[in-house]
Amino acid sequence: KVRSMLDISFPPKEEDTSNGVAPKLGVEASIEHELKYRVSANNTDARPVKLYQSVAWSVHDRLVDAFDQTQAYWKEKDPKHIYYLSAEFLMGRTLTNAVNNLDLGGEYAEALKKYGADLETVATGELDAALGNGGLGRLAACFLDSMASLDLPGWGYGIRYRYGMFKQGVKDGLQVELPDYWLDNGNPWEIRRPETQFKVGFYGSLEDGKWVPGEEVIAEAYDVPIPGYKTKTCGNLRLWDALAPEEFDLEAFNAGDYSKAVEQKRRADGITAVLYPNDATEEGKELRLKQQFFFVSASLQDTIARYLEQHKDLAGLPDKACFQMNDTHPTIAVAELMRLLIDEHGLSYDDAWAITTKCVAYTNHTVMPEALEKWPVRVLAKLLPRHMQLIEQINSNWLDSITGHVTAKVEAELAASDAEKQKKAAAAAEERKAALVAAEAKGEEALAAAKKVVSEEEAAEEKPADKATLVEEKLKTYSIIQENQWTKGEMLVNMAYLAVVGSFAVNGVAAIHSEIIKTDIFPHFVEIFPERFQNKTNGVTLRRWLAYCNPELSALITEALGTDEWVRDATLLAKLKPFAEDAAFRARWREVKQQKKKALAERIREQTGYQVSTEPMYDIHVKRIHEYKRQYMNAISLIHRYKVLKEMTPEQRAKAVPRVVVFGGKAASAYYMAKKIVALILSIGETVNNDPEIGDLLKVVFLPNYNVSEAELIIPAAEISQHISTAGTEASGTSNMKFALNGALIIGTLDGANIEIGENTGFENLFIFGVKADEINKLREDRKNFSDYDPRYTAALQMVSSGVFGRPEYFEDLVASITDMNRGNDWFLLANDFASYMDAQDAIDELYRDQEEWTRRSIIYTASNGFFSSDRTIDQYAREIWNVQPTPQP
Ligand code: 4GP
Repeated sequence: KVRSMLDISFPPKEEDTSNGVAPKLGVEASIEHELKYRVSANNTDARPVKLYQSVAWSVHDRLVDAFDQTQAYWKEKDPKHIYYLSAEFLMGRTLTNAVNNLDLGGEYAEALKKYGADLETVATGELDAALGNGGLGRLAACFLDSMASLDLPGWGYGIRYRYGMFKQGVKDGLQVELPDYWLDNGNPWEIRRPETQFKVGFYGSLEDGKWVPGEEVIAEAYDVPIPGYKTKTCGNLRLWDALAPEEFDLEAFNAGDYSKAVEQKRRADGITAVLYPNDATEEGKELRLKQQFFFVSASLQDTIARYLEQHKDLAGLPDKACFQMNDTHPTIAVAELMRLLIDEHGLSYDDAWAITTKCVAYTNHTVMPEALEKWPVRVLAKLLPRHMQLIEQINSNWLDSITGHVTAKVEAELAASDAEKQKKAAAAAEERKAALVAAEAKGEEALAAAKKVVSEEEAAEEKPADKATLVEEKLKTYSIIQENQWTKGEMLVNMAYLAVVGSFAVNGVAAIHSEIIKTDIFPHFVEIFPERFQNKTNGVTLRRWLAYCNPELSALITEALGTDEWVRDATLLAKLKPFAEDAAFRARWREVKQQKKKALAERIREQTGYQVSTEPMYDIHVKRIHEYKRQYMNAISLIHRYKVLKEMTPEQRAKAVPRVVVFGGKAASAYYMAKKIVALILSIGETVNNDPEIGDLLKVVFLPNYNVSEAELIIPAAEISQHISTAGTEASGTSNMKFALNGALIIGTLDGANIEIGENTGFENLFIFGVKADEINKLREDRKNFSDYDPRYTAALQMVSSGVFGRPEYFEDLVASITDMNRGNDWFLLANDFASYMDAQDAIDELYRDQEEWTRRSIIYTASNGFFSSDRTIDQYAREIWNVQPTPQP
């Protein structure tokens, strides 16, 4: 008998003596083992990276134990799960976070002594996992950490991009984009699952109502364990890779057609090759829709398959699964879940709809119209014909269901205007009658002329509006399928509308934002289901964003509070408040800040060559580069600052408050103006930083390739941080929370989460300026006749145009975008806010002279903002939307 693989007994008969989080080999021995056998570091001189790899693999093994036990436990208990569907997860590095969440920091530190290394240094061997653009992707990563830390049964689902967010370089004063080879050194944090594969179809046609895809790819799972903080729970991020069903066409190869032989593979590779580098800018490419459908379909198939392992009736799915759609990117889930239930599992349309609308919820992350996805019907119908058919049916049912409501609304409007109209009509009829009587008296001819006039007037008189037409017009505003307002005749699927109709809950990400989506984006949907709309103010994980990125400050906080419980229960930070009044404590607080500034200064030297002192105020502006975020306004203010410093006498300069201003952020590769803003900042830096008259009084630094790891270094060093978007444009912001928790003061507008930070910290402790969100529309309207330019603003722009910073022609349209009525006309209202921005800047300088008061406020910030822990946010989602219960292992 030939023995087969099946004869091998599995799992091994031998008792497993490990207790889960401590495999048989101790930490030190396991690092040694990995070094020798897994990464084979014996005969190479690339030791540092290899040391990182072996440490990572050693942690990996411990994670796998925690992971297996958690997943087995959840399978046994069968609680409801949350599935967080997101096209982006901006994870950053994993090592430090995993070691500390597993509570193994001490053991690893000890084991590494043997190599003369510490965990912090070894961790820098890891490349960032940058599978996200900015706020939305980083929020998803924080949420995973909180879900696991709160023992909530939850998985993330996304795409395993082979190239994440591009690496940003600087060449000749401009941003350049380089590929992000993040998987180059292997990835110890993922587990490939060749046994978990699903087919995903595209194109093709409908035959007898059934979809026959024209192309198929295989989605293969990779699991990324997500350890909770000091709990046995280890969640999962399942990322999908695309494979060709037949990697290699031997027939074509034999016939000499090599490129055809690998054609399928090439096409599949394309789907998961690269993350689209857009953040709130338009990206309507078919490949992007393919990516979205690919990961959504695989995730839904996977969930249903697991559900059916333990349950028979899909009607119970809403009791076991909730799908949270992170922005509109995964919205095709509404149609795909319907298709799977109807076509693959034989449910009726109505039953499928009842299940879908109990399983799906939607979070909106932006009000930028260009980021609210709309797919041409033409593109959808070609790529996903069955889904387009379902969307049409969903839309027609939806419109039918609200026709009564809309008709009543139209009738009410008509009734209101009718009374008015009848009065007018009666008066007009009286006048005409009088005119005819008068004309008759004048004879035949006059009467004939008057009759003509009267009949013309009668014809021109406003006819009562046709109700049916009005109802039809109004219904269009509710329709998921709409005509493109720019390209007549082109029909679009409004994915946000599909998301609202298909979801049982819709939420914004900060209080003001959740109001704006109700009043400006979905007002007509609010009429129909007001209870569907909620707010869930964003949060950040205090593990990564305070405890681990700022161990020095954390140690001080722990010492003051006498416990490190605040890492789990952020409300405890409030107990720091009295320490703000303690001068000795303040001195120590300042010492920590000084240390972090030193580390940042070192990084700046490494990355840019600029030597910056650690004495000046560290003023930080880091986030994606976008016109609405107004890095440009900051740049203009710095030109003014430079000008003022130049004009000062030496005595005046001696009294000036010196600053190091650090910018960081990527401009989407196709975002023309954003790239010019980067160039302008670089040019200002070039001039100012090399001006011997200025010295340490002002440095303007653009730190390239801002990413999660850079943020972990930058944020703890900040003294003031800028969040200065035009009011009403930034949905929430999350870096504002990270800065506040690390004791940086905030200069900002009344926008996004700045408002709630102000409420928690006390507005008197922030530097708030600028117009309010409800003034924006009128101010934009008024810009047609705007002339009220601040002379400082005009002079600064004049310096750009006259070439003080080089390349005046290159910056010409950047200047025009905020000065020329026909070329942008300052849509984000820099000119309106500039004067109050400068006042706030002056107040900052003034306060910085008083270091005791400054430090006092810094402590107040940390003490006041525990509310912004993502644990609080996730707890709210779990209770108020998901209905998912903590399920910790005993
Ligand atoms: C971002 C928003 O711009 C930001 O205000 C918010 O804090 C973040 O989502 C998380 O909710 N949006 C994006 C995006 O990153 O791609 O639209």
